[in-house]
Amino acid sequence: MPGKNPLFSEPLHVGRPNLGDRTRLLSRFEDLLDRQWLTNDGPYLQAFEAAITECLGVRHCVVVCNATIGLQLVIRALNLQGEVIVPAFTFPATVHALALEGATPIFCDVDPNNHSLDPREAERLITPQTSAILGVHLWGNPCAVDALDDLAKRRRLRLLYDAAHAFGCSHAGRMIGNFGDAEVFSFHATKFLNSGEGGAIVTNDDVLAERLRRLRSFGLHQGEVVQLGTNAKMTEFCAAMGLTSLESRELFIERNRENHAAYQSALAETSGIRVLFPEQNAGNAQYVVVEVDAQQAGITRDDLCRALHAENVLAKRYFWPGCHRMPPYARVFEATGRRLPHTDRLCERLLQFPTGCSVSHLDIARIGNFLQGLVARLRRAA
Ligand code: T4K
Repeated sequence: MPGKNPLFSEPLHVGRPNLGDRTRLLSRFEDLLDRQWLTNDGPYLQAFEAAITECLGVRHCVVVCNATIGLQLVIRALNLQGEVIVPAFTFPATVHALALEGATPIFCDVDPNNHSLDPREAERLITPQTSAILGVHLWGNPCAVDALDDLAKRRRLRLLYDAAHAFGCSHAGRMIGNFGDAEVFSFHATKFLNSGEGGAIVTNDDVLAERLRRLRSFGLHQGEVVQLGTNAKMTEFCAAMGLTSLESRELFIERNRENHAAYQSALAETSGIRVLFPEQNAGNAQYVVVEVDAQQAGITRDDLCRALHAENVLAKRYFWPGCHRMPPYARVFEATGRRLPHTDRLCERLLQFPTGCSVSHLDIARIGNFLQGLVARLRRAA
């Protein structure tokens, strides 16, 4: 709830959509309405898939209605059963997709430096029941893809990536989308690139791609049902939106990177409040991840979050709590007696700040001034 005289009269959100060229989008809507082709492998869907394939340099792109369903389709297409090693420090969709498909998530701690799956921890968790590793390129930071690739090959495991945050990011000059057996992007409204709702599975595996296409559409192949399948199709409206967003991706990246740099300088002098991942040259900078050291700052992460909300700065506690502490998984995890110290620490300390095309440098400077003043007052009072 905002206070009496908030710093911003309108709320500043984390996850305000980056919008592409509105005129082009509306003309595409007109066009698809004129042609009366609204879904089922329409021309915008095909154009969107082709553009993603080219942009990422992958062999196949199967666009779907959201990333959660995308993950489920890959898990099903690869017939993953038994145990799958996955971080608990992620959005619950990653883990739900496994559980919904009948696999058992085995929670693994993350590397505190990049917030993604720790390959050494993952190796310790492998048992004869393990079928796969599911990494998450959190905040667009690539997982330790080389180490995970080596591990998966040595132990004959499937390797998947939840790349929901990582469209447009790269590792050692290679675009995210080219690692593991398959990677899944999200095009939800809050993502770097959005189609309202949507997602894409990309893979360099021809057989897997074909299976995914059939799974996406009722198990149909040339009009005949040849396997089990669901409805995971994206509409032409969403595909037109995704295509239009894709055309503006350079602009989105530029704005995000500028905002990231602006936050770094605005918070440089604020003790205990630090912007993580300053180097965004290979990332999409869609997340401004801030770590709060309560002792240094004189305020806890949660109190800071409340103070920002009172000023209409709607910072978010992504991700809290860890999935291992959520009702569907907590009891089973507790029974193992295992702990995820890095995950727990990050869940208690991180805060996401508003960014994207609707946030200006002036907004960021005002947020920086407010936080500097707040922390200085708290330190004087201590
Ligand atoms: N894997 C990972 C690692 C993910 O982060 C996600 C999704 C997935 C998989 C699954 O992808 P999808 O199946 O969704 O394609 C949001 C999103 O709903 C979710 O897609 C996203 N991650 C997650 C990180 O964030 P909430 O519950 O925090 O969203 P919500 O509705 O509170 O929106 C956040 C803020 O964004 C709002 O305060 C206002 C702003 N907003 C939101 C929408 C929807 C807008 O300004 N306009 C909008 O249209 O989960």
